[in-house]
Amino acid sequence: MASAFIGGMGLVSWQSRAYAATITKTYYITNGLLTMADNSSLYFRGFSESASSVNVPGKPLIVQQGDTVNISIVNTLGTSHSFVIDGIVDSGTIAGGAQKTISFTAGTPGTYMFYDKLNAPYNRVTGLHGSLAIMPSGISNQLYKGSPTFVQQYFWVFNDIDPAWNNAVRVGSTPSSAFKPRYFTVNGLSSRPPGALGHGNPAFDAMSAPDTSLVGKVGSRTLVRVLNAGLCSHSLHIHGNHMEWLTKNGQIRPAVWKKDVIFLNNNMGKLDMIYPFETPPDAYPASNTGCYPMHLHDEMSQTAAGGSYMFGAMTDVYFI
Ligand SMILES: [Cu+2]
Repeated sequence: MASAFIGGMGLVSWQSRAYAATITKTYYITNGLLTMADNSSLYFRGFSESASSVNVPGKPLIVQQGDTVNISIVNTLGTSHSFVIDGIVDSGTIAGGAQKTISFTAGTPGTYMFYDKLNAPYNRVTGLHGSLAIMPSGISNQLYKGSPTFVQQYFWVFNDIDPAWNNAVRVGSTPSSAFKPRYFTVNGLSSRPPGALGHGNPAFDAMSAPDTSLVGKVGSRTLVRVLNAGLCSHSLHIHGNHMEWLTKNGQIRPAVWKKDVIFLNNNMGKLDMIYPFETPPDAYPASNTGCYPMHLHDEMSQTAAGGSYMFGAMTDVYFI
């Protein structure tokens, strides 16, 4: 168990500022093979940290309202791609081998997906997507000014993968078969249950990945920014505590409801919610430590490769 607790250090840290800054970031559009839940290798494209890596999803970027954000996109592939944040920026077509820098001023605080909107939806679902957070100016503990507060934040980016689509994209053709997802991921990983190869390895197991599994003590109120790059709708179910449900698809909800299951739209649906890390009210015997799962209540998403149960999109919450 001890190794899992190290995970708490992997979450995205953020320090608010009293002033606007200029944020510079480079994403490299790359491709390569990634290991799936059944240990097969599958082709993906990603907005990556370097020309030699493949990151799916792209690593989260956090900025503050008012910041000038300069993002350079280096397209290392031979195919045309784009970098789009709906309502904020659209790079237009970036030809194979080309590079483009886009700039915008960070506006409305919230959670956003960046993605490639060309060849839709294929480029997005075969890996070209990632997450951006805009924090309110000068505030480090609220989603938007006046929201319930948190002390740490995570991103959960979901995707559903049909290998036939990835393999078609790999050879430059348009997938000809109906979408049939065989892998379900959160932040690019699936769960590896106890006894499975890779169980407990943060490089393979979403239940142990430091940027995915929630780690806290009682009182470690945790914002989770949820984005869905995939074509499947999901119902998130979390154990231990109910979630405080703050937004749906970018809209602030009129009241904060406490829910244990929350619906997530497909095709770039999004949610923001706070896991309050309160003493789990139903635990018996009562305890302030323990481990609770988050999984999705659509049954196929619990599986991989057409049936392997518990190798789907799930993670864990650790009360330490
Ligand atoms: Cu459940």
